[in-house]
Amino acid sequence: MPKRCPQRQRDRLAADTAPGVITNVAYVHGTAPDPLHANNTAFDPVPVDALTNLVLTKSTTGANPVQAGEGTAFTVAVANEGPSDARDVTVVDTLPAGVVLVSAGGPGWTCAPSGQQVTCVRPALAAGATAPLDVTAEVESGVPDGAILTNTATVTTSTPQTSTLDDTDSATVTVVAAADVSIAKSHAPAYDDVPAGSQAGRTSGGWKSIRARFCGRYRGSSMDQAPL
Ligand SMILES: [Ca+2]
Ligand SMILES: [Ca+2]
Repeated sequence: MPKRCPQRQRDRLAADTAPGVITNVAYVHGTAPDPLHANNTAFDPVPVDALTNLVLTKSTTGANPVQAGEGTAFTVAVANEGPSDARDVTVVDTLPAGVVLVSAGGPGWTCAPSGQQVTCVRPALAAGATAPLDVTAEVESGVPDGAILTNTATVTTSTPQTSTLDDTDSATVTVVAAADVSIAKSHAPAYDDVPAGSQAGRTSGGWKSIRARFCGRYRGSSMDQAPL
C-alpha cells in the first residue's frame, strides 16, 4: 500500500482571469522504478467565475450656481471594488432639459452623444482602479432663475456584480439668471444747442433714438425708438 503524502496549495487567480474552466495539473515521479506511469498525473478542473462591483460617483465640478447661458462641468468616477476586472463597462450620462452637451471624455473612454444622453464605453476596468470621466455642458440662456438641474449617470458591466444599488448617482446645479443691461442715448444733430426751457424736440416732431442693449443671458429687443 503506497503511502499518501497530502499537500495543500493555495493560489490566487489573476483579477483579469477570463470566466471558464482552468485545469490544475500535478505530476509526480521518483527515483525508484515505477511499474505504472499512467497514475503519475492528476487533473483538477476548476470553474472560474468573474465577480466585481462597480461604484459610480457623480459630482458637479464646474460653476455652481451657474448663470443661464454659461457653462458648467460634471465629473463621473467609476471605481471597481473587485475582486475581478469588470468587462464591457458602459456609462450613460443623461443631461436635463435646458442643458446642452459640450464635451465628454476621459482616459480609456470612448464617448458618443445622442440627444440629451452621452454614452461612454471602455472594454475593461481593472479591479482596484478608478476611471474618471469629465462632462462639460452649457446651460441654455432661457433657463429661469432658481432652476435646479439634475444630471444623472449610470454604469453597467457584463461582469456579474455583488450590488447594482451603487451604479447610479446624480449631481445638481442651481441656475442664476443674470443680464448685463446697458443703454445709450443720442439725438439728431439738428437738436444740438437747444436753448434751456425750449421744447424744440417735441414741437418739431423730432425723434430721439434710444438704444438698449442686453448683453448675455436675456434675449430682448436691441433697439427701441420713442418720440420726445
Ligand atoms: Ca505510478
Ligand atoms: Ca455596483
